[in-house]
Amino acid sequence: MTVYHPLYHPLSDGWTLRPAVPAVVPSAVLDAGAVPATVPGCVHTDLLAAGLIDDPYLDDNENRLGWIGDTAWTYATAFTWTPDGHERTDLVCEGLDTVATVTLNGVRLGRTANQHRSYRFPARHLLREGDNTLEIRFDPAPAYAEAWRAALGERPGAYAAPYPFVRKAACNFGWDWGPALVTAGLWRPAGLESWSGARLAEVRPVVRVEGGRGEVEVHVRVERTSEEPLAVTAEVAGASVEVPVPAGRRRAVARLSADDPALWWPRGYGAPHRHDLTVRLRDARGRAAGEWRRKIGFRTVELEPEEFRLSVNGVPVFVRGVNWIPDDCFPARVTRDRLAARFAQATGAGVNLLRVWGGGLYESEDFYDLADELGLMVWQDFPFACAAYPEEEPFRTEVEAEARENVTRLAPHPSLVLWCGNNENLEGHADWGWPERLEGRTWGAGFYHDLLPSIVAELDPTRPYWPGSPYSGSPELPPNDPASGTVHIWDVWNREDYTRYAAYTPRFVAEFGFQGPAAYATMRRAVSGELARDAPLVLHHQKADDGDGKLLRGLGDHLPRPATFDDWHWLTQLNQARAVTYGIERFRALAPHCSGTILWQLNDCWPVTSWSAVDGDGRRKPLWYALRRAYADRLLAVLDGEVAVVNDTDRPWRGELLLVRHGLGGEPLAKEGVPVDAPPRSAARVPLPPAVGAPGDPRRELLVARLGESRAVGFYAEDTAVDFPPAAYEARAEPVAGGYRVTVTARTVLRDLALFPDRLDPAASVDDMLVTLLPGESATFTVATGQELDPGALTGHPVLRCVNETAP
Ligand code: BMA
Repeated sequence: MTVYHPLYHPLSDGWTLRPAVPAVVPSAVLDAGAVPATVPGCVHTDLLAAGLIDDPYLDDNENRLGWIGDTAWTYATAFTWTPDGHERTDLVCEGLDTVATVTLNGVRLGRTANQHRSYRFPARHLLREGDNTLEIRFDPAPAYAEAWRAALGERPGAYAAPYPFVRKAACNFGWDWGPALVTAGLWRPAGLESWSGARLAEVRPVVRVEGGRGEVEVHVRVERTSEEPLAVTAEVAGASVEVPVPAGRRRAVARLSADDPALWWPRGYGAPHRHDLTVRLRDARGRAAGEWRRKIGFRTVELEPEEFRLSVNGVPVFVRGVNWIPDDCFPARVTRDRLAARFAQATGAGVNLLRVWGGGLYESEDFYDLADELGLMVWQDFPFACAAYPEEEPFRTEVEAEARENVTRLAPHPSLVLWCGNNENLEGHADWGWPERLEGRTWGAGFYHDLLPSIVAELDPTRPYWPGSPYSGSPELPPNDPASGTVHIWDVWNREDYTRYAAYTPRFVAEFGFQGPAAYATMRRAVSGELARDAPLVLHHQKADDGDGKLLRGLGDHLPRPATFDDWHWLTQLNQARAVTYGIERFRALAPHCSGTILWQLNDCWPVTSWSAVDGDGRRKPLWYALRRAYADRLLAVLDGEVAVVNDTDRPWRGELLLVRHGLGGEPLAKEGVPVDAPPRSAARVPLPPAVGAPGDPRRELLVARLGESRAVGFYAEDTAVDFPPAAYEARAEPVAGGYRVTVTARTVLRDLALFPDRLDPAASVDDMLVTLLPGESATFTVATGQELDPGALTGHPVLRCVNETAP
């Protein structure tokens, strides 16, 4: 027997796309014939590249593109193949979205219906020397799902689309922040892999740390065409081992034990050390038949269920998280560079955990690899969200297969700290009246309470599993009870003023958030014509139920009513930042009773008004800058009648907390000093001494708190009740390398000073915003831009803003 290294021939070239059934297709697309196609990619991006559709993200173009999802599409390529001496050649499709029929040289290889799986089809018998054709036909996912809905019976959910009846990212059917752009295509690479004798089919390391030793069990599965004896070798951190795979066997376990390996720590707790794990398959003569390499990490992770407290390497971690949605409706566009930029935005804001939300995907290798490298923890939902799901066939088999594949694929990543069964389906069943509508039909309970936890226990036994979020730890408890497990707080935003966050003493807030519009430059790119709050095209980029109304009502008595678009844009963005800050400051102050907060949401998939901190064009909203303050390692915050001193570092935070009550003119009215000693990883709450806690006149005073480098400002009344003087300041913009330095010197109090240079240059950005100055104080902002900007414009309305500014 001869065993060779497998050979891989990518099938990324020469693809075309055409409608398979012309029924609803516009004539321009029909006349175009075969359209050049990109693999990996999808129908929408191919049609866009060919100039056959308008950009689905602009204006209300989405409304005119529904036919794409209702059309069957055929992707085809022709390639030359030369027999390479191998026994086997497999067609490997890493991702097919979703209802696909794969045909090679006119012979059907298989049918698939799960975006979340990869597929391997033995193809050697069909390949011809010379010209070959491969066709993959994608049938419309909505029709497929509707047919299963009709067969299995309606399931209740938050949306009308039939997404529970097809294994495809739910949000591709539209969400309360996302357009309905049901796409299809080869969303991950495809290629031909040749091999002989045997190949490494699966490698699944189970990593433990015990008594200072790093223990790795490497579970290997081989596929083989001969029964000759094989061997698996594995190496990590100076340890190595070889185990036989005797004739007739397909599986082996190699056990490695590394002496005192450097551990993987999450951000803020230590360095995220990783170690190369190399696994090789060898034939009887010692020749390599396959190799698998990954960087793994040694760390333990535990979850205390009632507290919902995660501990890594035995150290309890306060989660400063953000929810992650697919970064694009067309995920093949989400490159490693784009992920790296988004992750840098997350870590730049002090984030230590990403929750991959269940309405999206199991993300790419790059996603988890970057998270590993950065020490960013990942919580992975299984892809189920906001609906009852059928457990009948074919779904049970599909769910089991996708879960086995993805648990195996992601198990090597130290960043992954939690598997979670679903998003909001347990709550939906308990609180949203599903049981009556289900009339006894399955809804997914068997997945979340039985199938998925048993797969995790079998394949990934060191990692915690949680049946869903929100969930309180037992099927008898109300899932969204703040007193145990995770809670999603959505009365704020939907119905209540954000000050209601103060009424919660949650254990762990896995979702909470408040909307704000995208950056000006993003809205300007996405919408043509007039930008007005209620312009139809602007409202097209607002998908939430009564979103526009909630944004306005959410201003409450916090901020003035906006009269113009510019004021609406500024004040609703600011209110979003304020609302989230208000919640995080209070939740962090509750540590260790509260052990984490996960903002809804970090990112967007297109230009839209949403709960995100970073908009669909990747621009940071004011919320991002507020998040960076609220998620700082050391947080000083003025709450109601007290100051929170939150020390999320390993060093004590000691010093004199200086508290000064000022008149709005800056004059000090009362001063107090309070010694503070916040031990490592603690939150202290210091009651305000009466001299600074009670104002003489709440409309004309403010409080400044200082501790070391940290400073926090609080007012005694809402901004609409404060007797602000009209803002007066001097502002100077000087050119510096890479942009401008803008210095603002306050002549009056300036409340929440901000700069929006993207209004002058869409590529420009600023390093800070939402700074409150007292008279005489200055702030310096650095504006990054490649353009020459008008210094007057850079320091004037509507680029420079503050709450108490004078109308232009
Ligand atoms: C929760 C999330 C998402 C949604 C968000 C905002 O329900 O899980 O489904 O986008 O709230 O409404």
